[in-house]
Amino acid sequence: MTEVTPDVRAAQAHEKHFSKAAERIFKAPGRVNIIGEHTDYNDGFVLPAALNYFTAIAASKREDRVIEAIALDEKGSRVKFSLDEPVTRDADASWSNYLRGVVIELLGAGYQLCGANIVIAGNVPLGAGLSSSAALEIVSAAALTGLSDEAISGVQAALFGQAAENNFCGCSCGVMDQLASALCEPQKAMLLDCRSLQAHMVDLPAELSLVIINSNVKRGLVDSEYNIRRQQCETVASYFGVDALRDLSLEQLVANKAHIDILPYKRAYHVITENRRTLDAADALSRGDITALSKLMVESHESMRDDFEITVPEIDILVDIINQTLKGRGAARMTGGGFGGCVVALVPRELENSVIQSVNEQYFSNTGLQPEIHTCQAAGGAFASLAEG
Ligand code: GAF
Repeated sequence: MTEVTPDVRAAQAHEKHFSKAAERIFKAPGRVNIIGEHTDYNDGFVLPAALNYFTAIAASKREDRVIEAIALDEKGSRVKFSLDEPVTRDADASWSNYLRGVVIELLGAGYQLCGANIVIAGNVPLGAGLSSSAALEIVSAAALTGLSDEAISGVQAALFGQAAENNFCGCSCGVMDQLASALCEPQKAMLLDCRSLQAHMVDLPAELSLVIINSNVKRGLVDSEYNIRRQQCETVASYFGVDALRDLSLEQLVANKAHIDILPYKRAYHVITENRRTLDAADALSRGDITALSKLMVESHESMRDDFEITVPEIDILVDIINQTLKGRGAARMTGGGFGGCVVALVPRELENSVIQSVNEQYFSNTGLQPEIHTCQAAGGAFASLAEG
């Protein structure tokens, strides 16, 4: 049986719950980061791709100034709030805080929003580090402005999504996930300079398959550990009197090791070396040099494990299983914020089955957890070719 896609599910539910057809459908994808982890909020470089998993909104205008929204994948949870009253956090329907946060940012920036009936559905795995929340923020920004005939660019939508997350949802995230969800292009990775927000698309070689494996480790304390990492990075930047770790060389850092606490030192070491690896990886990808790319991905994982300390034993096991199977002809590393979630692997198509077999044979027996394997395509962002409606 073919899966009913989220946009179709959302449109059908809109008709059912609001007794009229949706006027517009909007979509925004999740993302996977190929390399460049925890570099975005240090003004550095990242290399994500958007996924062929997305969140959809089916929407229609209302006569009043109310937003009424239903989340099909949250057991049909329904919220209603006015655009003319202060928008407050909802502890019971916490999914709606991403929508509410975006509403606050748009109103604060002077966008004239109309009331809307909204149905949300998606197939981005939730809580797996594949940016289901960024997808919701971006599709919300697209839907709220689109329905109100207000113009917005992908970069603006991404900045509003990030601001919603920072100011309203309590995570001091960078801008990678939102920009990836907004701007990525099909079959490409996006080398993003998180300071200038300049994006450069890099072709993903056709002979490599993009495989994502969910470790199914429950992610705990993610936001608090994330915010601590960010503070540690900022401590080192301010010790050197620079705006961000982007401005610091490895030589400067190493020369001052004796004066910096060990944890902030290790965090900065990861960020500075990861920026270099990300630029080198984009270069290797564009030259089709899979050996060089694989080495960089392996080093990136080791750096996250040993210096940034955001991996967990199950994820390390998963990465080892894949890298031992690939033997440098492709590679895997943890992707996203850390403390569980997913591993991304770039795998030559002829080795795809061997990788899947190794993971199925060895991951459960070593960890007691069932892996979830997704063979993905790099898709277009909400403001690239994916947008419709
Ligand atoms: C999370 C954040 F939301 C991103 O901004 C980024 O920092 C990432 O973790 C780590 O690279 O996805």
